[in-house]
Amino acid sequence: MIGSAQPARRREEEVSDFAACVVRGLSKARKSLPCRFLYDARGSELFEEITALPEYYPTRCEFEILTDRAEEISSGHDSVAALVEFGSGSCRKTEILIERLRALSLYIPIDISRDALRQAKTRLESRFPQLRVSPIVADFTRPALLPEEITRAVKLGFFPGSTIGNFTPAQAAALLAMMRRLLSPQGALIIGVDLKKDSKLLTRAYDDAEGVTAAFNLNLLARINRELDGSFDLRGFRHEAVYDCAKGCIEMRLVSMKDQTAMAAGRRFHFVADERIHTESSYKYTIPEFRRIAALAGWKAGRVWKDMAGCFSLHELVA
Ligand code: AVJ
Repeated sequence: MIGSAQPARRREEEVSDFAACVVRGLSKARKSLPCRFLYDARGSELFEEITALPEYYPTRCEFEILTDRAEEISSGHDSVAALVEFGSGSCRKTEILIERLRALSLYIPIDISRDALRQAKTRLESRFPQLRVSPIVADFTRPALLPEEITRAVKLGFFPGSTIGNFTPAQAAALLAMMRRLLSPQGALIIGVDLKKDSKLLTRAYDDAEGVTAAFNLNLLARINRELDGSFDLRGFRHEAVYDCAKGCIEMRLVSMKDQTAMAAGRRFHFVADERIHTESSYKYTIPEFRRIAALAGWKAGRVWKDMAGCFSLHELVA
């Protein structure tokens, strides 16, 4: 099992992983920072706010699918004993599935946030007294070990929120292949995938009028200041979200508004005016495009659901 080191030691490892990634990312000719670092305590709070914004449709649309089609989605998964969620966060969506999976006895949320996992365990175990919750504190992109007792159990994976969109299509295929190995034999996966649509609607979802997404993006620099003794001037950078039609993805960046330098992790970094730090990609797929990626990873396409407006898709994949 993952996550057995001492708490103080773990925190140290997390800080040095962050430091190493920041130094590496800001030393490149085209600067970038891994998007997983957007989600510290403050970032997770801001992300929760994003999910309630009028412009940010994915969360609402996926909830609509899960609520309206819950019976249909869970039918066909009657024999599932263990539910494994990748990057579970607050796991609000999961409860809709848990409620209807009749044979379910174990829920394994995998997340890097220890706090979120602790809260989820408390909430779910009180709401579902028959259910055992065994969280794994880990980055779900690194192959985790599931408890041995469920090696032969029928497993269902759950990967909502279109988090798969944060990966390039090649990375997405590799991640889906890893998930298939973890969930096999007899496994299935329910995965949320944001659909291609009008680029205005897309960019608005990632650059809202209230500036919550801007604050979410800029918090990454604030986090560097807090945790890595950084000296970023937050007013010297602005948020930008652009839809790249050819790649089919939204790119979030932080743009330097002037020629400037900033310290981070004991190093000095230089930014020319208009230089960009790439912070997140969010790939969008048509249904056939996503099925092709899943097929590359060895998954068979199952059922697929969309919300009424046709903005978001939920795919069922079968091992
Ligand atoms: C949580 C990764 C799915 O890409 O839509 C929202 C993150 N970034 N607004 C997304 C996000 C800016 C979100 N995911």
